[in-house]
Amino acid sequence: MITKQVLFGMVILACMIAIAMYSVNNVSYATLAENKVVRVAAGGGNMTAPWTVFLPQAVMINVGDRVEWYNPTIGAAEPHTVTFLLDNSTSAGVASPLAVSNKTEFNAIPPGSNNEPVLVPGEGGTNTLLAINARTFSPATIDSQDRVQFMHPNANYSVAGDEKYVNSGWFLPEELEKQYPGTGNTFMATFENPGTYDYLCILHPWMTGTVKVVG
Ligand SMILES: [Cu+2]
Repeated sequence: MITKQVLFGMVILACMIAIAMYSVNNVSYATLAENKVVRVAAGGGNMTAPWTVFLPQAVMINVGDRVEWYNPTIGAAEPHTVTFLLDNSTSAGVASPLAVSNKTEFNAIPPGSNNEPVLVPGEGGTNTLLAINARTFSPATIDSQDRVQFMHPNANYSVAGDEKYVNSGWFLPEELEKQYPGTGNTFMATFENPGTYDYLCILHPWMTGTVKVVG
């Protein structure tokens, strides 16, 4: 005779099998009914063979869910970004050419390191310094009114969907962010509206991914 306990156990087992089958059938979409944070690896591999892919490349979530990107590359300070170019005119370059007075002095840090700025001589008392574009290096957004806002490293941002530009900034594996002061290890985004959100890594533009938000 089947006791209530055995029957209860069988029901639980059937539920677990159903959940497992659901997971297996949905491997291309890292959606978890119970877990509202989907994690996506940006890059991977190691020093001799770093990967430049997002895994999983496509995720499907519900409105209000979050995606967290992290950088699991082993032993290599290979930075990545998660960058949504929601308006085609808001692509941003990594290099930032800046006009500076030719009297300006630049001192490498740490002193004596194998490091100096690109300084192109110009006319009329100005040189051109090639720096890194802060809007790609740091977490930054441009809203529909062209207002630029910077965020702290490891930013946690709510995507409304009407922004022109949403950028994670460079993020690296744990500890290796110290090689690029001002960078972090993760980027978290909450999606407030349904839609298909394509993104890329601004440092490796062939690295692309998609967040599909339903709800
Ligand atoms: Cu990248």
